[in-house]
Amino acid sequence: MKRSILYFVLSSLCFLQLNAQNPIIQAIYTADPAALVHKDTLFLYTGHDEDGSTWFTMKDWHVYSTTDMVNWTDRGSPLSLKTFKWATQDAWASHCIERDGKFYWYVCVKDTTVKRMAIGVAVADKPTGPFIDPLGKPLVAAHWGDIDPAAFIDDDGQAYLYWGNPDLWYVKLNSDMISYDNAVGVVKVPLDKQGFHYRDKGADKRPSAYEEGPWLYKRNGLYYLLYAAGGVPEHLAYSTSNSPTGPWKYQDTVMTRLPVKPAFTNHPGLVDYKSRTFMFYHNAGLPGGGGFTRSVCVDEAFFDLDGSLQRVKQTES
Ligand code: FUB
Repeated sequence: MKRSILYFVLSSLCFLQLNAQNPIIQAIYTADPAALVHKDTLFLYTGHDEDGSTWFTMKDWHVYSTTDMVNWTDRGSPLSLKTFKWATQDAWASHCIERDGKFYWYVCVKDTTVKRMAIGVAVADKPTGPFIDPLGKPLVAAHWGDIDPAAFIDDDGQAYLYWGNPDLWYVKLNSDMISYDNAVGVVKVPLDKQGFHYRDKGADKRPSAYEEGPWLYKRNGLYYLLYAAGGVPEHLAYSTSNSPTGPWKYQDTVMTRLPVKPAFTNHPGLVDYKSRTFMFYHNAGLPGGGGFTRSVCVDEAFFDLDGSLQRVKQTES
C-alpha cells in the first residue's frame, strides 16, 4: 500500500514536470527569453512585445519564476527603458546573470544620442531587482548591430559578453561585470562558413548561418554557441568549440521554424535545471501572435552520447 502511494506521488510529480504548457506566459506577448538558475528557482527574463505592435515596439522587460517548470509566478517588470537615462526606445533582447550574489542584467537599447543600438547593464542585489544602471551610459558603445547580449562565466571565473547582428562580437568582462578588458577590446568572432544561409549569394551576403541571438552553454568541457540562424525567417542552430573564444565549428539546426505558428525571429536560451536541460525560445503561438507579438516557450533538450544536441521539437499546450 505504502509503495503504491509513493509510486502515485512520484508519477504525479513526473507528469507535472513533463507537461509544460506553451506558451509559458499567456497574459502578455513576450520574446527573447533568458533563463537564470538561482538556488532552487529558475528565473525567466523576457522582452515584452506591446499588444498590437507592428514593429519591435518594446519598452520594458519582465521576470517570471518557477520551481517545477510548470507553474510560473509573475515577478513583475523590474527593468524598463526608464532605467537607462541614455536610451528612449527598443528594449530588445537581454540576459541576466549572477556573480557573487549580485545580478547583472545586460540589455540592448537604442542610445538616444547616436540613434543606434548599444549594450547596457543594470545591477541588483536580488534576481527580481530593483535594478539600477551603475554606469549611466552604455557598457559597449554603439557601433553597428549591437543587439542581443549574452553573458557567460567560464569555470575559471572569466566572464564573457557576446552580442551582435550581423556580426558576432565578444568582450572579456572584468570581475566587476560592468566593465571589460580594454587591452583585449571588442573582438569579432570568426564564424564557420558552414550552415545554410539564404543570403549566401545575395546582396546582403553573410559569412555564416549566424544571424543574431547568441547563447553560450558549456557541457562536459565543450562550449556550445546557439543562435538564431538563416536570416528571415529564422531557425535555431548551434556551433561548438573547445574554447569560449572559438574557433567555432558549425553543427546543425537545433530547432526548425515549425510546427507551431512561427514568428520570423527566434531566440535560444539553453539551461540546466534540476538535472535536466531546457531550451527556451519564442514563436507566435498565442492568439493574435505574429512577428511582433511573440510568445516565450520551453521544451526539454536532449544530447546524443557524442555530445550532439538533438533537435528540439516545439510543443503546444
Ligand atoms: O526582440 C527584438 C529583436 O528580435 C531581438 O533583439 C532579436 O533577437 C529578435 O528576437
